Amino acid sequence: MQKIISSLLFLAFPLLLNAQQSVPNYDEAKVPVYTLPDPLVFRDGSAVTSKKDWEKRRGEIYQIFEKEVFGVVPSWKGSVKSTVVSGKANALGGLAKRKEVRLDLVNGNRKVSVMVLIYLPQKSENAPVFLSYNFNGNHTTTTEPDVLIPDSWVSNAKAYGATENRANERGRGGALSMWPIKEIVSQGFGVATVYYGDVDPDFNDGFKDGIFRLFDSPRDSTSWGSIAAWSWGLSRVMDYIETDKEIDAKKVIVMGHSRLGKTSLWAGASDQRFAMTISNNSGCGGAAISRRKFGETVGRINDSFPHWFCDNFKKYNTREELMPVDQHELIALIAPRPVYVASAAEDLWADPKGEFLSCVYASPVYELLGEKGLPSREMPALSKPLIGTIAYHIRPGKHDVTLYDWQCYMDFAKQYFKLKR
Ligand code: GTR
Repeated sequence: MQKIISSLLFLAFPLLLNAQQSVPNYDEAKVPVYTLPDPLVFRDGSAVTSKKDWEKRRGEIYQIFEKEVFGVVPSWKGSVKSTVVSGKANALGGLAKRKEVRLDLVNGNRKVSVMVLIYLPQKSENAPVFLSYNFNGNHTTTTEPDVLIPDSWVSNAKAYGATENRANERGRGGALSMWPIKEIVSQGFGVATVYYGDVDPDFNDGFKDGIFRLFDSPRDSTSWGSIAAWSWGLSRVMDYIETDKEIDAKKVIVMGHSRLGKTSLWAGASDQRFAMTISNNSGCGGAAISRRKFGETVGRINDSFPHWFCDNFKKYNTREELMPVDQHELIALIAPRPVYVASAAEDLWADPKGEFLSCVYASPVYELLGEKGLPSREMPALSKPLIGTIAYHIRPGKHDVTLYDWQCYMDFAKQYFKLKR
């Protein structure tokens, strides 16, 4: 009898795990006790005590994130060709100059085209530029009638009126509340945005679509997923920006919301040309500490989005405590460059406290490098940003990017780049 019960339990174990996973925990009292890997201790147990040590330790941590979380980017043998396809000297009622630049990523006879929509203040020489993906097409970020509609795959999200996975006029200006471009430009910043599906359509297509088509390497458990592909795409936009005389490539701020916040963090960690990194409500696999298992968990994210991370990441479904890294080390990889993490109070799925704690636990790395980490270890009140070289805020409301969020990012950037306020 005993035997039967234990074999039934054995059979039921995976189901129990799944059931456990399918009920997200929102109760702080049920957060497991956990020990985080220390970014300032080498894998062999020795201490990281100098900038030089950190460079080495940074390499260790980066490699773990590559092989166990986001996946390794294969070597790129292709080229990027840019063509300015439209320009407008007096966009947004004269506030901005606007252009659309097509980047053709080419490898032999294979090509993927990515459209970059750029708004710059009339005097753009010293303007920092926010580089940020959009979710549904460049035309959703503006009401200007002549901005091109993407011809790549888009999701049929109701709000944007796409049908048969193709965008159309109905989506124009649909994401305006997330893209206060007039406000941003009038405060002296530029905006460069790209529809993320131009780089890789966001569905599980076996890595046959988007820029994956440009690579030949066979796949294994360490191969890159879509987040790494989107991050790689941001670096290719950066390659272009370095050639654009109207933009100061030393002042590019990589910013993203939600899955694209995870992407901006990985881009900021992978490519040190990004001067500043912003994560808006990035949650699991972004800024939130995985070991807390609060809201979205590693198991949940891998089940819902099996194409976002490398296959090795699935080893940690329900076993986050075995991860050789946690997300505070993703923030630490950006050091000593400034990074801003933002949460929303009602966005429990993204675990605001876990996002905050990543900033706290990344701070010793910034401090070792002579920068200010997060100035407090206490979670701040709503709408009271904490500003060090790591910055953090939590605002009231839902999972979203609001004008308040943008205003905080602009204030942070004005301070860092010493612009007039
Ligand atoms: C959710 C996902 C989150 C977040 C979000 C988004 O469904 O669970 O990790 O990335 O999507 O990107 O909007």
